[in-house]
Amino acid sequence: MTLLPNRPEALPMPRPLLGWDWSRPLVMGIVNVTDDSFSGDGLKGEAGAAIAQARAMIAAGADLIDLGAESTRPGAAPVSVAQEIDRLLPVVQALADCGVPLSVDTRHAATMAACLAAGAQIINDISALEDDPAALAVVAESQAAVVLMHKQGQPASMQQAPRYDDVVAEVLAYLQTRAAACIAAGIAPERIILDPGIGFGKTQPHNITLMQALPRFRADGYALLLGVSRKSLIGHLTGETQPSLRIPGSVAAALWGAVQGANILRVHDVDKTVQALRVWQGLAAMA
Ligand code: 7PJ
Repeated sequence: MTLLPNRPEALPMPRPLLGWDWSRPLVMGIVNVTDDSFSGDGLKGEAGAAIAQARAMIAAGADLIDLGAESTRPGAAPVSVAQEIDRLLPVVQALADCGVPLSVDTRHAATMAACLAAGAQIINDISALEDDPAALAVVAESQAAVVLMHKQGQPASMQQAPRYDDVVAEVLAYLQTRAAACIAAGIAPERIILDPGIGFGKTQPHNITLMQALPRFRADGYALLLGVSRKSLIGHLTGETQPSLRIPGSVAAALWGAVQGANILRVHDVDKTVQALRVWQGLAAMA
């Protein structure tokens, strides 16, 4: 029988981090910084669009902004580290004083170092600081928070044959091992955020099982991040094949995540998610 607390406040509060308020779920807006090669000065074109999108998300209630320049979708064009830095750095610099912490979604130590120096406060690494051997030291030498995400295999092939004996136990053990590696490298436990990596080397039954076991990822006192926005999890449950039309389902999944104890919800549709969360929080406060 799965634990369904319906009261995430019954879970142990995560350790204090960057003055954040863990008494409610935080909303992390996803900003994809795409190719800027036609703009010239780095602040018009795609970088300008990314900056405007981030500001609109903050106005809509985003607590954090996650900036990424490398697509991990199978078949996506590879991005060099230099290109990744070229795309991200002007955006991080322009948003450094935007009022909310900036997260950078990258697997590359050089990108991490450049963006942290420019004011980013969170490193979000889908490889849990494993893909680049220098990443652990870069994060350890900073004061940044780090999101450790689980994936099985590498993005290009990970959906071909995902396999687990016990998906929850294996994902949790992996994240605990990576957290221990971070702590051994000098990263304080309060800076570590765990993420089961929905859709990353997981079948639909694996994803559902993880979504039903979210409270277990809170047991060690780490904060929990959940990314389900527009993913195939929603497509499988609804039949909706177009990611851009999966917004209502994404909001429902985010709300489920919040009720199951996720501390940070990584979403594309900040305004809709914030509205749904405010209704839930208002009703919970009245109960
Ligand atoms: C995730 C991510 C996620 C974290 C992506 C997408 C694919 N980082 N980056 N967790 N997903 N921490 O957004 O559909 O679930 S890229």
